[in-house]
Amino acid sequence: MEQYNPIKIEKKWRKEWEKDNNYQAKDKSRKPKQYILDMYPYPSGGGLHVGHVKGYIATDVTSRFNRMRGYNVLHPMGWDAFGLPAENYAIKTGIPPAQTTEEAIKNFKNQISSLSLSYDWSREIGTHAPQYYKWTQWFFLLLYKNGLAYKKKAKVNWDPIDQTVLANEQVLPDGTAERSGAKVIQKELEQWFFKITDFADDLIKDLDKVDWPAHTIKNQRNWIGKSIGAEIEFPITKTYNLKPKTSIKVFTTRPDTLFGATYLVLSPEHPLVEQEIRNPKSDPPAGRAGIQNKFEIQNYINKAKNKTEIERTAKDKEKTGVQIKGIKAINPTNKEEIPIFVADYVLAHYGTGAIMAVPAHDERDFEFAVRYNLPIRQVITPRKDAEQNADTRGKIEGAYEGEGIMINSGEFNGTHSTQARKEITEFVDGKIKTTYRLRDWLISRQRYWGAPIPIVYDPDGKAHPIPLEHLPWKLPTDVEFKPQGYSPLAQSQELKKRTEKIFGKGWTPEVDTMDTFVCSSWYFFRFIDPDNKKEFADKDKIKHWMPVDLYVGGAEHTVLHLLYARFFTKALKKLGYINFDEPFLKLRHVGLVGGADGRKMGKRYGNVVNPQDIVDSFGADALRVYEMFMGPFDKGIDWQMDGIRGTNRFLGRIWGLVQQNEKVKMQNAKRQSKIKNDLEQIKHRTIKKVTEDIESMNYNTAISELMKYVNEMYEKRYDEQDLTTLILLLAPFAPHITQELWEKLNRKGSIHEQEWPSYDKEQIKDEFSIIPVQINGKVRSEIRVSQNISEKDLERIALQDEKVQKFLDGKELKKVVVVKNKIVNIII
Ligand code: ANZ
Repeated sequence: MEQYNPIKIEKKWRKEWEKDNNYQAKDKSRKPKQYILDMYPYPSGGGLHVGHVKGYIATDVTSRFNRMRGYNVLHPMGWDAFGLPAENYAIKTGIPPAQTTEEAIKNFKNQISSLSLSYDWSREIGTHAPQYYKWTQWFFLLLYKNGLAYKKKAKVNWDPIDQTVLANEQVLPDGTAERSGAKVIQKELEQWFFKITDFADDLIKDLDKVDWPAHTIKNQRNWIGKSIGAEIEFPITKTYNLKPKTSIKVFTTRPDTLFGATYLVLSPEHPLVEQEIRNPKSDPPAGRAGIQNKFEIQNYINKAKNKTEIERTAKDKEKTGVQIKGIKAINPTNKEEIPIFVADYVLAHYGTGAIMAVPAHDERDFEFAVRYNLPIRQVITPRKDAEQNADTRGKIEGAYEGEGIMINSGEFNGTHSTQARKEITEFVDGKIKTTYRLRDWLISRQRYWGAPIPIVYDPDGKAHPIPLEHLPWKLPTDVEFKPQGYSPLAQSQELKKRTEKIFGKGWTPEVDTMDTFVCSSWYFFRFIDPDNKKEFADKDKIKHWMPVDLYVGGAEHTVLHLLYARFFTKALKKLGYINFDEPFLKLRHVGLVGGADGRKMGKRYGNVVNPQDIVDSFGADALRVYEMFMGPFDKGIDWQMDGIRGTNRFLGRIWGLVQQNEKVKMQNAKRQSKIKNDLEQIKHRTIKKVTEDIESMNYNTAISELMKYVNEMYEKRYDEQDLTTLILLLAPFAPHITQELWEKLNRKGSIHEQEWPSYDKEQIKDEFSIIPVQINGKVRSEIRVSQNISEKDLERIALQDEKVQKFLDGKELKKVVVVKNKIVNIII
């Protein structure tokens, strides 16, 4: 008998399949479409490990399954090729990122190919290729021309040792640089932004239209952070240097607590602080009211400027601030004069950059008030028997942030806080206001390995878009990778000359590149029409393929990618390019594969398993089946070598079934119908279960079902039909062995182009029923019994039931009434 030799057969079929691109998606087809997409990878130098490919295997199974079920499937793969790691490597070694990226892509592609993932490779894209980033630049210009891209000054994390800008992820929580260890400072630079905030509301609303995991939807919501509150004005007491009627506008989500506002806080960047306090002309002459401690305030602001936002708002950090001495604000409810502080726990770019502080009902304000010995006045009580509390400074231990009954709030006492919210806002002429945490998307990177921003500056420094005919605006190659304190592109003589040649003397290029998230915000459109030279993708083709039907990738680091891709889609819709709202209808996350030692799989733990090694010793089919069988697709699970051995044995058993087939055929003639019937029913059940499980991405239970079926086949007699059904059902998971066996069974063509087996509903009627058991008229249990069981048996089983036994314990059994197939009634 011929042994199962996966290495040999897989090599043979891979070679065969490379010849013809079987998995090419047809742009014109009468079949219904399915666009099945993996989050394309960053081609890192380290290559892929078995955890990375789990998602790819899953989408491959679903793609193959859907092709067999008559769908025209688009299943592409490409490379998110720009990015920091290649550039950092270049800084270390001097090897240009273009070179290392090409090598990494080759390696990734080899690894992926050995798994026979059914990608349509004719659509492969790399975001670093000029023919791709030409369109990334086109998108920039589209947004620019429609007022959705603009330039303004913004802070960046600056590493004074490495002389470079750092991404937030490169700054450690203690404010030092991950690489150099330098204390990171904040530096202001002119930068480009995309106006994602224009779409904030739709980005929240349209989440109702997608089928995504609940926590992913929640993350989107939280990031956008919609808050409904009020803007309320606090007049300032008359001073020398502030114009009369100056007031401070605050944003609050809790206007109901206004009576408890015992001080105001301005962010260090607040315009009032900037304009008035830093203006030397506004110093009050001796004896006049005005700000008295400018020097102290200035000092505080300087310190705050160098803190990152994370440091400023960290929960465990002590809140600091400084009072603006000489002026006060007036609480509009009770006309009380309250002090004004500058403190960095208030952020410049949220709400109005100023708050009313209510220490009794806000934890941050509470902490601050305790530190600076400020009054804490409770205005809401959770108790129903609301009693009037006086000033409660020192009596409460923390802020009460919940709802309740108003106290210490004049005519509003006794009202519920949710009601008082509206009434107090009206009482002080406040405005209802919706605020979002979401900020505009800063896309400038002072980096080399990215798509150049297609902007040039005239001799006066005014920005001009580069005309489309000059796209792609190529990334120059004559640069040093070592950071020099400015963007690497600034060194390029070629870029400088190119700009002057096209635009004139004194014109200069933009030297920043785009955040790589820009490249990945539209790549799913390019797969639809990767070679189009006139448009990012043809309108009709977009109509045919979009939206993506199934999108699969890890749950980590996807909040921003998903948000940005959704923003691009909404911008395209607004500008009339497409007619749908959401790019990804259904999204699922793949669970992480941990190392065999229970730790995260990674180089630093030395527990990485390279898929190539598994393929070389057990074959791709065993790896594929194992990764789908190891546990629920979206749950994390540790790698186990024994698992691979197990799936290898399972495939060997299937191989054995076909080998025995010759014998079986002879027995078949004599076979008795009863035995055949037995397997027949199981076969139909198996088809149903496997079909439904793949549909719902419960790949692991689909495989265990197939295992059960194989066991049955070993015990019962089977014919060729049973065998072909088995290998058809297995084909999406194990493409090589099933193709080989297909051939062995003398079937023609590719198994992967066959129709998916269907089942006969008549064959799988449930032969069990659930019968309720009542005790003295109340349902106390349910029993599962085969249909048409005798009344006597039904009574016996009901009385033996564990739950029923509990009720019977020590009681006298009076009577048992059994209604066949319906109910058992026990009287005690
Ligand atoms: C008074 C108050 C009383 C507040 C109370 C809360 C509880 P969300 O829900 O996240 O939108 N706030 C407003 N602008 C701020 C800024 N620029 N920096 C820091 N904090 C700011 O939070 C809104 C609340 O955060 C606002 O409501 C304000 O504090 C604070 F019992 O106003 B609240």
